Amino acid sequence: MTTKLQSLREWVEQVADLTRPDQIYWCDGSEAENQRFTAAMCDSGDLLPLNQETYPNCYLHRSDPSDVARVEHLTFICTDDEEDVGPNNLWMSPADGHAKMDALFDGCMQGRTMYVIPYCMGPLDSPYARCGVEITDSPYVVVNMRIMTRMGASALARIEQDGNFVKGLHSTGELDPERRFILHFPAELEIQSYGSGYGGNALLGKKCHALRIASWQARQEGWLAEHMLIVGLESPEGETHYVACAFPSACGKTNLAMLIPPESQQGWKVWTLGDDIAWLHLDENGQMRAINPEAGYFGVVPGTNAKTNKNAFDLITRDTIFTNVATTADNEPWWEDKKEGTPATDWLGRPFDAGNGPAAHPNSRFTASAVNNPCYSSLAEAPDGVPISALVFGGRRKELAPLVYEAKNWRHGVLVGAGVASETTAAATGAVGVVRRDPMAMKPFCGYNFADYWNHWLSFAERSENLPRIFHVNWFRQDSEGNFLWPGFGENLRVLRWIIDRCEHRVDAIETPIGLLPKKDNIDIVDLEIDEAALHALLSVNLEQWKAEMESVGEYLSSFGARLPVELQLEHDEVMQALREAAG
Ligand code: OXD
Ligand code: MN
Repeated sequence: MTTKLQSLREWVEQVADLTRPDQIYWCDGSEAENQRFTAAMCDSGDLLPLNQETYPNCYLHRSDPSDVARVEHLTFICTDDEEDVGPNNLWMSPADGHAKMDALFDGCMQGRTMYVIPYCMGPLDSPYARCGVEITDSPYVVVNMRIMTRMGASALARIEQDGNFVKGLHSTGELDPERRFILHFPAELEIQSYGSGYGGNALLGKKCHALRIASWQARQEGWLAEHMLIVGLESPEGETHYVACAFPSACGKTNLAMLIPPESQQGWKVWTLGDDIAWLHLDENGQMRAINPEAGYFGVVPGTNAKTNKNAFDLITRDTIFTNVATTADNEPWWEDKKEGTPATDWLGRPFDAGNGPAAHPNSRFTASAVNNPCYSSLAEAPDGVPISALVFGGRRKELAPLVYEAKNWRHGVLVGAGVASETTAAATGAVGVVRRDPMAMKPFCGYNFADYWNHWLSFAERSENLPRIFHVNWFRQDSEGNFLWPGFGENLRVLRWIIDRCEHRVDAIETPIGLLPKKDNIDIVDLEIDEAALHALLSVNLEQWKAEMESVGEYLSSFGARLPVELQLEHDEVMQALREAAG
C-alpha cells in the first residue's frame, strides 16, 4: 500500500531518510493485520495473552517502569512567538525544536519497521472530522491506534480526498527519560514524540492531535476542541439531553460517561458518546453540536468495579489491551478496587508483595473499542454530532466548591471554567493530590496561550443567542475526617437531572455571588443516605472562603498579563464586588 497523495508520499520518504528503518509498512486497519501484529507482539513478549477463557482477546502490556504517564515537563509547543503559547505551556522555537528532534530521530529506526498509520478523528463522513497520519516504530502504538481511531484504508481515502492531514512522528527510541520529548508545531500541523510508549505521549491522535493541535485549529476556524466527555441522558418520558463535561485527567469522566442509573432513578437511560474529548461547533442555527473524535477509550483501570462503572467493568472483559495492571494466579487482570480476585504478580511482573506498593500501577490503563460499550449511543456515529444543552466544568476539590452551581451567563461561565482547580492525579508524572489551576481541564492540553483561548471562548457569545448553559460540579467534597460527602458514581445522575431542569426552565435557583445554587428540594435525594449537615455543606458556599478563592483566581489570571481579555477581568471584578457586598 502507498498513496496517490504526493505530500504524504514525500513526507513518508523524508521521514524514512531521517530515521532509516529496515522496512516501511502502511497499515490498512484490517482485522487480519491486527491479528498478525498481535501474534507477533505475543511472540516478542510485548504483549502477554491474559486468560483467554474469561478474558477473550485481552492482552497485557508492561511498559518500561519509567514510562507510565504523560510528561508535562517534557511537552513543548513550538511557535515563532513565545507569547503565543502563554505561561500555560512550555515553549521552544520551531528551529530549535526541529534541530533537537532531528538529532533524536536520526537513524533511530535502524533494525526496526516503520509503520505508517492513516487515521481519522471523528466519523469518517463527518464534516467536523479531521485526519492525521502517525508514523511510528511501535507495533503497540499501531494496535492501540486501531482501537482509539478510525484507522487504515478508509482513513487514507478521506485524507486523499481532503488533501491535508496532521503529521505525527513517533519513536519509542531508547525509552530514556533524558531523551524523551513531545513537541508540537501547530503552524506546520506537526507533532514529534520521542522516547515514550505511554498512550498520552505516543498515541498521537489523542492528546497531541485532538486537543493540542486541534485547539489551535479550532481557534482559527471558530470551533472548540475540549477535554470533555459527551453523554446523553434520556428521561423516562423519552426526552434526551446531551451534556459535555470537562474534568481533569483521572477525575471520573469515563465513569460519568458510562453512568448506570441507580434503582431510585427508574426509567432513566444514559448513552455514551465520548469519555475524554469533544469537538464543539456551532451549527447554522447557533446550536452547539458535539462530536467525539475518538473511537475507543484509554481509561484508568484502578477503581473500576461493578459498582463504580459496571459498563466499563463488563466492556474490559474482552477485546481489551491492558497496560501495567497486575495479574491473578489464573492469569486474569487485577487492579486495586476490582473487588474480586487477588493479585499474584504485580504490574512490574514481580510476585505480588504488598510491601512494594499497589499491585497495579495507579495509572494503569485499558484500551477498548467504544462500540463494545453496552451504552454506546447510536448518535456517536452521526456526522453532525449531537446538540449540547449544557457544558459542565468540575474538579477534584476536598473543600470549598459546592456539589453544583450554575454560571449566571456565558461570560460568567467562561470565568468559572478559567478558575477550575483540581487535585493532581497519577495521569501525569509528578506529585499527586496537589491543588492546581486547571482551566477548563485543559492545562496540559491547550495548544496556545490561555488568554487567547479564553478570548476565543468569550467570542461565542457574539455568535449565538442559543448557547448551552454552563455549570460547575464537585463530586469530591470531604468532611473533616476525610469521608466523601456525596456518594458519586450513578448517583451523580441526580445532579445532572437538576442541570437538565435548569436548561428546561423547570426549576428556580438561588442567586448568590458565586452563581446559581440549587434549592434544596430541587435535588432528588430520595433513597439516599445523606444527612442534613452533609447536604447543607454540599449545597451552600462559605462566601469568606470563596472570596479568598476568587482572589487566588484573580492572581492566576493576572499572570497572563496584558493579553488577558478585558471582559474576563471585568467579570472577575464584578464577582469580587458581589462577594465584598455580601460580606457587608
Ligand atoms: C487521559 C489523560 O489519558 O487525560 O485521558 O491523561
Ligand atoms: Mn483525558
